[in-house]
Amino acid sequence: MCNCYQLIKIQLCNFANFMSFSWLQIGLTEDSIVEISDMVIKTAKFIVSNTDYNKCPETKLPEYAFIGRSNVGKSSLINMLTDHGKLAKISSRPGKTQLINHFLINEDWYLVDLPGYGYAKVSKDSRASWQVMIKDYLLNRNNLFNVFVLIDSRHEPQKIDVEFIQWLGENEIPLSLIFTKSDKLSLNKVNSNISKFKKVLKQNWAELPEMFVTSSVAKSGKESLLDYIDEINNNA
Ligand SMILES: Nc1nc2c(ncn2[C@@H]2O[C@H](COP(=O)(O)OP(=O)(O)OP(=O)(O)O)[C@@H](O)[C@H]2O)c(=O)[nH]1
Ligand SMILES: [Mg+2]
Repeated sequence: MCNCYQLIKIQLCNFANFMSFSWLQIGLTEDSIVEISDMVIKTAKFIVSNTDYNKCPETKLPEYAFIGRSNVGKSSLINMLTDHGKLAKISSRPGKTQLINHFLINEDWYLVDLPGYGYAKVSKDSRASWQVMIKDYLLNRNNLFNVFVLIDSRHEPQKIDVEFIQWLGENEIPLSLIFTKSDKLSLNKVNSNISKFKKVLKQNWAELPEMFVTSSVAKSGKESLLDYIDEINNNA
């Protein structure tokens, strides 16, 4: 059973305090969701794009990376969180983000937009170089406090997502899940797909990662995500 994520999480942060804030848990009704965040994003700046983790900014600031299938909404979510329509580049065609992109938030922490996986129309060579670039980054970036794995809430559990989450766990990389595009289906259907996802993860995980539901179109889930990051930053 894989419980390394929880160990790291507990060591890094006092999550007992955090749990009282973590109200956007799966299973709430729309009426019960009231979003109020302590974190205000005052500045969000693009810093640099890289293919090599060695060339990423030298820093001790906390860093949070967004990863997931191509087109799942990583770049859109970064723009929604920062309230900045054009910070990260978005496209309706999969494979838009190709590099490791660093954005400095409030001069205090980084958001990192990563290229997606699972895009069918990619050559073997491109897939192999993605693997090297991303795995090197994830395994070696010392200030990486958390990886947010984005999952399209419209779909039932996909093998590629489950395997990637498993790989993160096996490599003791702290992770959380974000179910995206929730505006595209009913809350009941979102909850049903998340339940199925949890069931699959429970086959290998003693305790499940933190989970969030977002929509970059409806701008929902922003406050709970920012509070989560704020809490980790404050406990670092
Ligand atoms: N309805 C809806 N559409 C979304 C949402 N988030 C993203 N999209 C759309 O999904 C498409 C892909 O969005 P991106 O943010 O570029 O996705 P990505 O994961 O960064 O994609 P790659 O960089 O190609 O890996 C775009 O057409 C977005 O407008 C959402 O919450 N709701
Ligand atoms: Mg992108």
